[in-house]
Amino acid sequence: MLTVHHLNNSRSQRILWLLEELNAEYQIKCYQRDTQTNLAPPELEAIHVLGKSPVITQGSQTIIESGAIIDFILRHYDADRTLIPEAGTEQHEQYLQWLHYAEGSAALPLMLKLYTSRLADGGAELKVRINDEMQRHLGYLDQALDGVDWLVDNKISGADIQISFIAEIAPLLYSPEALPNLASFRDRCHARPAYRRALELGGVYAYGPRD
Ligand SMILES: N[C@@H](CCC(=O)N[C@@H](CS)C(=O)NCC(=O)O)C(=O)O
Repeated sequence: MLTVHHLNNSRSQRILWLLEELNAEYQIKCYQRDTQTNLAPPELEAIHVLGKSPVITQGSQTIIESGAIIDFILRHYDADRTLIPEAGTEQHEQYLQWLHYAEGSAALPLMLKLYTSRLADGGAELKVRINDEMQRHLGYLDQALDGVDWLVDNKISGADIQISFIAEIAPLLYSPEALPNLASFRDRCHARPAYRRALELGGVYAYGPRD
């Protein structure tokens, strides 16, 4: 049985959403962040040495990284290819691109902004560079969503689920008015019944819908 090691308020929320979209059979093991440090509890290190979430286990396999996890789940649990374009097609290459882009590029300036804002001077020396990178990547995403509902062939796929976390944290760090397409993309994600079911299962999630 597939187990999702789920940390509250984290990227693993999107894995629950994916599994709910697929109506897959799985179980959730919940972990709570330390209320002082916001770090994951040490029990997660017993699952994988990095102690991060998401991590999934199935039989002898332990897999980290949300992009790899989404791809694994889709290859094994989406027989009808509802959320993964057929391998060898241009759409599949696009799907892979977004899957890697979310954590490989888009998340970095957001994380830098988050961490440097905790410094006494707000990371003054890096501010311009970080803001420029944030604007560049969020602007790119906003443009990619201009006139379409979903990123690949205008059909929902695992790529949208992976990018959803970027759309969810972006408004905390960047003016949402400047990103109208990304904002409506986030609302579309939040309106999915499977997303709502995942929210109920995952517990407190600060980046979900406001209603
Ligand atoms: N790039 C990784 C990031 C994993 C990650 O940093 N997860 C955070 C939660 S969003 C975490 O486990 N934080 C707790 C900690 O660092 O102790 C992925 O997409 O899976």
